[in-house]
Amino acid sequence: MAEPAIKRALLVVDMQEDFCPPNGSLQVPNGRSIIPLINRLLGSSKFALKIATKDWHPPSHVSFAANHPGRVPFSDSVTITNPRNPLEKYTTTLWPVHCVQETPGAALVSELDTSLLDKIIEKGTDPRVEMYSAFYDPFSPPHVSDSGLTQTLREAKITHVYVVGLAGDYCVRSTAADAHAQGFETVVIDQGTKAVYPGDEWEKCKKDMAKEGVKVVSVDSQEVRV
Ligand code: VGL
Ligand code: ZN
Repeated sequence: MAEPAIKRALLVVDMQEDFCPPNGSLQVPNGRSIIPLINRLLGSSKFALKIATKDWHPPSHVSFAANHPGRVPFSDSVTITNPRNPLEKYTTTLWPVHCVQETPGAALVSELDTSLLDKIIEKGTDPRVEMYSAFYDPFSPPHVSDSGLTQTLREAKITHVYVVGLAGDYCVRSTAADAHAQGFETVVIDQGTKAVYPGDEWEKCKKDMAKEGVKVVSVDSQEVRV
Protein backbone atom coordinates (compact mmCIF):
# COMPACT_ATOMS: atom_id res chain seq x y z
CA MET A 1 0.00 0.00 0.00
CA ALA A 2 1.22 3.52 -0.74
CA GLU A 3 2.47 5.72 2.09
CA PRO A 4 -0.12 8.30 3.12
CA ALA A 5 0.70 11.60 1.40
CA ILE A 6 2.45 14.24 3.50
CA LYS A 7 0.18 17.22 4.01
CA ARG A 8 1.49 20.14 6.03
CA ALA A 9 -0.34 22.78 8.04
CA LEU A 10 1.16 26.03 9.35
CA LEU A 11 -0.18 27.22 12.72
CA VAL A 12 0.51 30.88 13.47
CA VAL A 13 -0.07 31.21 17.21
CA ASP A 14 -1.29 34.41 18.87
CA MET A 15 0.47 37.04 16.71
CA GLN A 16 -1.50 39.76 18.48
CA GLU A 17 -0.76 43.36 19.44
CA ASP A 18 -0.89 42.66 23.20
CA PHE A 19 2.01 40.19 22.88
CA CYS A 20 4.16 42.63 20.90
CA PRO A 21 6.20 45.75 21.47
CA PRO A 22 5.71 48.67 21.51
CA ASN A 23 2.16 48.83 22.91
CA GLY A 24 1.22 45.33 24.09
CA SER A 25 0.10 44.72 27.68
CA LEU A 26 1.98 41.38 27.81
CA GLN A 27 4.94 42.03 25.53
CA VAL A 28 7.13 39.17 24.39
CA PRO A 29 10.67 40.52 23.87
CA ASN A 30 11.29 41.02 20.12
CA GLY A 31 7.85 39.57 19.39
CA ARG A 32 7.41 41.81 16.36
CA SER A 33 10.67 40.72 14.74
CA ILE A 34 9.29 37.36 13.56
CA ILE A 35 6.51 38.82 11.41
CA PRO A 36 8.49 38.98 8.11
CA LEU A 37 9.49 35.31 8.42
CA ILE A 38 5.91 34.30 9.24
CA ASN A 39 4.64 36.20 6.18
CA ARG A 40 7.23 34.39 4.06
CA LEU A 41 6.07 31.02 5.41
CA LEU A 42 2.43 31.99 4.81
CA GLY A 43 3.35 32.63 1.18
CA SER A 44 4.83 29.16 0.74
CA SER A 45 3.04 26.46 -1.21
CA LYS A 46 4.60 23.92 1.16
CA PHE A 47 1.65 24.37 3.52
CA ALA A 48 -1.74 23.05 2.43
CA LEU A 49 -3.54 24.75 5.31
CA LYS A 50 -2.63 28.01 7.06
CA ILE A 51 -4.33 28.79 10.35
CA ALA A 52 -3.84 31.67 12.79
CA THR A 53 -4.98 31.53 16.38
CA LYS A 54 -6.06 34.40 18.59
CA ASP A 55 -5.97 34.45 22.37
CA TRP A 56 -9.51 35.78 22.82
CA HIS A 57 -10.43 36.35 26.44
CA PRO A 58 -13.62 37.71 28.02
CA PRO A 59 -12.90 40.56 30.52
CA SER A 60 -13.70 38.19 33.40
CA HIS A 61 -11.00 35.67 32.38
CA VAL A 62 -9.50 33.67 35.25
CA SER A 63 -5.90 34.28 34.04
CA PHE A 64 -6.04 38.05 34.67
CA ALA A 65 -4.39 39.07 37.96
CA ALA A 66 -6.78 42.04 38.02
CA ASN A 67 -9.66 39.60 38.57
CA HIS A 68 -8.01 38.33 41.79
CA PRO A 69 -7.80 41.15 44.35
CA GLY A 70 -4.34 41.48 45.88
CA ARG A 71 -2.61 39.26 43.31
CA VAL A 72 0.09 40.46 40.96
CA PRO A 73 0.85 39.33 37.41
CA PHE A 74 3.86 37.15 36.46
CA SER A 75 4.82 36.11 40.01
CA ASP A 76 1.45 35.05 41.44
CA SER A 77 -0.57 32.05 40.31
CA VAL A 78 -4.09 30.72 40.71
CA THR A 79 -5.49 27.23 41.11
CA ILE A 80 -8.28 26.40 38.69
CA THR A 81 -10.84 23.66 39.37
CA ASN A 82 -12.53 21.68 36.61
CA PRO A 83 -16.15 22.95 36.57
CA ARG A 84 -17.17 19.37 35.73
CA ASN A 85 -15.05 17.63 38.36
CA PRO A 86 -14.16 19.39 41.64
CA LEU A 87 -11.30 16.92 42.23
CA GLU A 88 -9.37 17.97 39.14
CA LYS A 89 -7.26 21.12 39.49
CA TYR A 90 -4.22 22.84 38.04
CA THR A 91 -2.18 25.85 39.06
CA THR A 92 -1.36 28.48 36.48
CA THR A 93 0.37 31.87 36.22
CA LEU A 94 -1.57 35.13 36.48
CA TRP A 95 -1.05 37.69 33.70
CA PRO A 96 -1.77 41.33 33.02
CA VAL A 97 -5.10 41.88 31.27
CA HIS A 98 -4.46 40.95 27.62
CA CYS A 99 -6.22 39.99 24.40
CA VAL A 100 -9.68 40.99 25.58
CA GLN A 101 -12.23 40.16 22.88
CA GLU A 102 -12.85 42.97 20.37
CA THR A 103 -10.16 45.28 21.83
CA PRO A 104 -7.23 46.70 19.77
CA GLY A 105 -4.78 44.62 21.83
CA ALA A 106 -6.48 41.42 20.70
CA ALA A 107 -6.10 42.27 17.00
CA LEU A 108 -3.67 40.27 14.90
CA VAL A 109 -0.52 42.36 14.34
CA SER A 110 -1.18 44.78 11.51
CA GLU A 111 1.82 43.65 9.42
CA LEU A 112 0.62 40.03 9.30
CA ASP A 113 -0.59 39.12 5.82
CA THR A 114 -3.99 37.80 6.87
CA SER A 115 -5.06 37.44 3.22
CA LEU A 116 -2.91 34.28 3.14
CA LEU A 117 -4.79 32.62 6.03
CA ASP A 118 -7.37 29.89 5.47
CA LYS A 119 -8.85 30.17 8.94
CA ILE A 120 -8.64 32.02 12.26
CA ILE A 121 -9.29 30.12 15.49
CA GLU A 122 -10.18 31.81 18.79
CA LYS A 123 -8.95 30.27 22.05
CA GLY A 124 -9.21 31.07 25.76
CA THR A 125 -12.81 32.16 25.34
CA ASP A 126 -14.14 30.35 28.42
CA PRO A 127 -13.67 32.66 31.46
CA ARG A 128 -13.26 29.65 33.79
CA VAL A 129 -10.19 27.97 32.28
CA GLU A 130 -6.67 28.94 31.18
CA MET A 131 -5.81 27.48 27.82
CA TYR A 132 -2.37 28.05 26.32
CA SER A 133 -2.92 25.37 23.70
CA ALA A 134 -4.76 26.17 20.49
CA PHE A 135 -6.47 22.76 20.81
CA TYR A 136 -8.10 22.49 24.26
CA ASP A 137 -7.71 23.20 27.98
CA PRO A 138 -5.46 21.03 30.20
CA PHE A 139 -8.32 19.20 31.96
CA SER A 140 -8.82 15.58 31.01
CA PRO A 141 -11.27 14.74 28.24
CA PRO A 142 -13.99 15.69 27.68
CA HIS A 143 -12.30 19.09 27.82
CA VAL A 144 -14.12 22.11 29.18
CA SER A 145 -13.13 24.12 26.11
CA ASP A 146 -12.15 22.74 22.68
CA SER A 147 -11.37 25.04 19.75
CA GLY A 148 -12.18 22.40 17.12
CA LEU A 149 -8.62 22.53 15.74
CA THR A 150 -8.10 18.75 15.84
CA GLN A 151 -11.20 18.22 13.75
CA THR A 152 -10.16 20.93 11.27
CA LEU A 153 -6.72 19.32 10.80
CA ARG A 154 -8.15 15.80 10.48
CA GLU A 155 -10.79 16.85 7.96
CA ALA A 156 -8.02 18.42 5.86
CA LYS A 157 -6.01 15.16 6.14
CA ILE A 158 -3.05 17.03 7.62
CA THR A 159 -0.11 14.81 8.64
CA HIS A 160 2.49 17.43 9.68
CA VAL A 161 1.90 20.53 11.81
CA TYR A 162 4.43 23.40 11.79
CA VAL A 163 4.10 25.87 14.65
CA VAL A 164 5.30 29.51 14.82
CA GLY A 165 4.16 32.58 16.76
CA LEU A 166 3.98 33.75 20.38
CA ALA A 167 4.88 32.96 22.99
CA GLY A 168 7.42 30.18 22.47
CA ASP A 169 7.45 29.10 26.11
CA TYR A 170 3.66 29.23 26.60
CA CYS A 171 1.14 28.95 23.78
CA VAL A 172 3.54 27.69 21.09
CA ARG A 173 4.92 25.06 23.41
CA SER A 174 1.51 23.91 24.59
CA THR A 175 0.05 23.89 21.07
CA ALA A 176 2.98 21.85 19.76
CA ALA A 177 2.66 19.35 22.63
CA ASP A 178 -1.03 18.81 21.88
CA ALA A 179 -0.45 18.55 18.12
CA HIS A 180 2.02 15.77 18.86
CA ALA A 181 -0.41 14.16 21.34
CA GLN A 182 -3.08 14.17 18.63
CA GLY A 183 -0.79 12.17 16.37
CA PHE A 184 0.57 14.82 14.03
CA GLU A 185 4.27 15.04 13.18
CA THR A 186 5.02 18.34 14.89
CA VAL A 187 7.71 20.89 14.10
CA VAL A 188 8.44 24.21 15.84
CA ILE A 189 10.44 26.61 13.66
CA ASP A 190 13.03 28.17 15.96
CA GLN A 191 13.32 31.54 14.22
CA GLY A 192 9.53 31.76 13.94
CA THR A 193 8.92 32.19 17.67
CA LYS A 194 10.05 34.30 20.64
CA ALA A 195 9.77 33.53 24.35
CA VAL A 196 8.43 35.50 27.31
CA TYR A 197 11.57 34.35 29.15
CA PRO A 198 14.41 34.20 26.62
CA GLY A 199 17.90 32.94 27.46
CA ASP A 200 18.64 29.80 29.44
CA GLU A 201 15.00 29.12 30.32
CA TRP A 202 14.00 29.16 26.67
CA GLU A 203 16.94 26.95 25.68
CA LYS A 204 15.80 24.42 28.30
CA CYS A 205 12.21 24.69 27.13
CA LYS A 206 13.28 23.81 23.57
CA LYS A 207 15.21 20.78 24.83
CA ASP A 208 12.14 19.65 26.81
CA MET A 209 9.96 19.99 23.70
CA ALA A 210 12.42 17.85 21.74
CA LYS A 211 12.37 15.20 24.49
CA GLU A 212 8.58 15.18 24.30
CA GLY A 213 8.63 14.37 20.58
CA VAL A 214 8.32 17.81 19.02
CA LYS A 215 11.01 18.68 16.47
CA VAL A 216 12.55 22.11 17.02
CA VAL A 217 14.31 23.05 13.79
CA SER A 218 15.98 25.95 12.06
CA VAL A 219 14.13 27.62 9.22
CA ASP A 220 17.13 26.70 7.05
CA SER A 221 16.78 22.98 7.79
CA GLN A 222 15.62 20.30 5.37
CA GLU A 223 12.27 20.01 7.20
CA VAL A 224 11.35 23.58 6.34
CA ARG A 225 13.01 24.28 2.97
CA VAL A 226 10.43 24.25 0.21
C1 VGL B 1 -0.03 33.41 26.10
C2 VGL B 1 0.22 33.97 28.32
C3 VGL B 1 -1.12 34.19 28.45
C4 VGL B 1 0.60 33.01 24.81
C5 VGL B 1 -1.39 33.62 26.21
O1 VGL B 1 0.02 33.28 23.73
O2 VGL B 1 1.71 32.43 24.85
N1 VGL B 1 0.76 33.58 27.15
N2 VGL B 1 -1.93 34.00 27.38
ZN1 ZN C 1 -3.97 34.58 27.47
